[in-house]
Amino acid sequence: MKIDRIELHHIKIELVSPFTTSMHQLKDVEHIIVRVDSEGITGWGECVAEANPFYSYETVHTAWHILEDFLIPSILRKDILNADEAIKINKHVRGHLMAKAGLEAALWDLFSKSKNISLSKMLGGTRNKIDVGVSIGIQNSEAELINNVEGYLNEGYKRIKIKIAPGKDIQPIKELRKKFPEILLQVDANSAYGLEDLKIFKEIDSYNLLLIEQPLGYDDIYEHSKLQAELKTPICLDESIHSLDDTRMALKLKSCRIINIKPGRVGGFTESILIHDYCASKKIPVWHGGMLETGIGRAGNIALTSLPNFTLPGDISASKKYFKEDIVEPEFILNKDGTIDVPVNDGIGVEVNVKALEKITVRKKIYT
Ligand code: OSB
Ligand code: MG
Repeated sequence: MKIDRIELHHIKIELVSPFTTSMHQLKDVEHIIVRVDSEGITGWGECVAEANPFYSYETVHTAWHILEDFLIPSILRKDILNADEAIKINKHVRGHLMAKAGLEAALWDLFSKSKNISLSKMLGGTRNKIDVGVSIGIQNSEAELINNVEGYLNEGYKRIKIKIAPGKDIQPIKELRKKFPEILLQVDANSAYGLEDLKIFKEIDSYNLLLIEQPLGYDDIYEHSKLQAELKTPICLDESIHSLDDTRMALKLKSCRIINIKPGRVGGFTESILIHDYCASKKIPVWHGGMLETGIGRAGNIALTSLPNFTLPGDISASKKYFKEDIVEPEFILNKDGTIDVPVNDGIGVEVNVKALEKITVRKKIYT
């Protein structure tokens, strides 16, 4: 398909409540929405680089630069057969995986629409609904945390993940476990600890958690293997995994027993599927992480999660957990059984509300 036109939107959308982690506090989400037009069909993708370089070195501005100066020129006005080909064209661009994934997502949407099939089908999905959980930021008090968790459990969410940081770890876990002894509970440290904190993890190990996400260095694989050897709770890597090669290394070194997949972090759906398939062959469960996406990115995440080895609930919550008004129609809602339906319409399967998109756009550029 000949790529006629690409549009970038730097968006800024307010969260219904601030999201606090060991690395940042977000009051709103800044991402880039990518629109690709070809032969009368429109594809949409979301680049999840954030306003700051605290989770990843990429930011909304570095991603814009890489998209504008390198990725877009290499495919604009060219005849592209599929998303894989677009990736191959940009292989010489090192890193900048979120920028690449945003464009790749728009192309996947475009190509699945051109074939009149859903993105889920196109990616190899096998489920029509996916199990979901919530990711809860660090709260001001344990009472507030318990209150929030209770609310989400009542809505039907299947699994609770809380963010932890030094000094805000054992106590909240202990209180939650006391109040909710049976729930699926996991924690995410976002690299806030070192091997010298072994004592803390030994204690966390006694609370029957589903997993401990990214406790150590954001690019570390080796030290996680040392920590994993000391714990019965599975470690799950997020930040450290950027590719199939990283995944292989982490599993070889026994650095983790579960992998979190985020297309933005690994360069898109193509690499995500390679990681998914490799983990399946090694009997390692994967689950889908989240980057507080709007409905555009969320739709892609849901399609990817419909693949068979996504056996743990994802960080994919309903639109209203994040935003007062989402920019897709229909917005994503939680079923009573803690699932979200996988869209069946062509491509991402939801319509973009262009008016709502324009309202949150702070910078826009069209490339022809
Ligand atoms: O570590 O999983 C993370 C959000 C921004 C950056 C990093 C992370 C997160 C989340 C949000 O946990 C999960 C969601 O989208 O609900
Ligand atoms: Mg994480």
